[in-house]
Amino acid sequence: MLPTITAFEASPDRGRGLARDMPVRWAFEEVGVPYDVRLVSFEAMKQPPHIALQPFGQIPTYEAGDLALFESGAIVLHIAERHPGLLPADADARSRAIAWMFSAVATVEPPIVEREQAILTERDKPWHGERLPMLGARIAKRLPALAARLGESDWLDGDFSAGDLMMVSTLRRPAAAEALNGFGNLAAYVARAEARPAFQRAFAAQRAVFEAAQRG
Ligand code: GTB
Repeated sequence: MLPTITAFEASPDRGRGLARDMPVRWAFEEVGVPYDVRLVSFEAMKQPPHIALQPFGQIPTYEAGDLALFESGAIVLHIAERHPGLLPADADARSRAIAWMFSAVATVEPPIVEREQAILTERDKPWHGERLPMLGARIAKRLPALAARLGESDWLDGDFSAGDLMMVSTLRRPAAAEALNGFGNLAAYVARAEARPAFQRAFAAQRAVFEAAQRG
């Protein structure tokens, strides 16, 4: 039995590879492990069988044998720990790559997601006009530091790792992508990652779900 992940049956991103099954698909492709995908509707995601896998009723989930996991970062880490290709062999370098994974989701991503949520759900609030620039400033605060650390390197710490996979997944989010304009090396970093064959295969796989739905 192949490991099985869940993804949106009808992703609101319309095949742009922005939902969080994308980093998991990408991780599988980087390590060369085949996987199955179970597509779930919004309704099914809120039902007990899915909640048993993902307490918050979200995608993605991961099932393999007796193990069920949720949280895309935890799933990527699990894949990276069990298959060569996404974490360095040296223990200290491995820890640093994992630190970048945490940095992506805990330090760089929060204001990005917050800004996207604000645009989607808070447009009608009287304070919306004031809050949006504040969130933009919080995103802008992180990017120069990240750009300075990356410098002219291809990847954040040596070879491409799960840390880069998670960081690029964060930087691909629309609110971050807008802010990348002023940071040529970060834009090139994202483009370099997106050019990887494993990314391309993962992107095509999620895109195929959207295209199949369009065909009906
Ligand atoms: N921290 C969790 C993880 O990383 O796994 C977050 C999971 C999550 O946010 N899942 C979203 C979800 O299931 C899909 S990816 N949402 C449904 C719900 O909460 O009811 C987030 C997402 C959704 C849509 C777009 N988009 O349209 O561009 C992009 C990203």
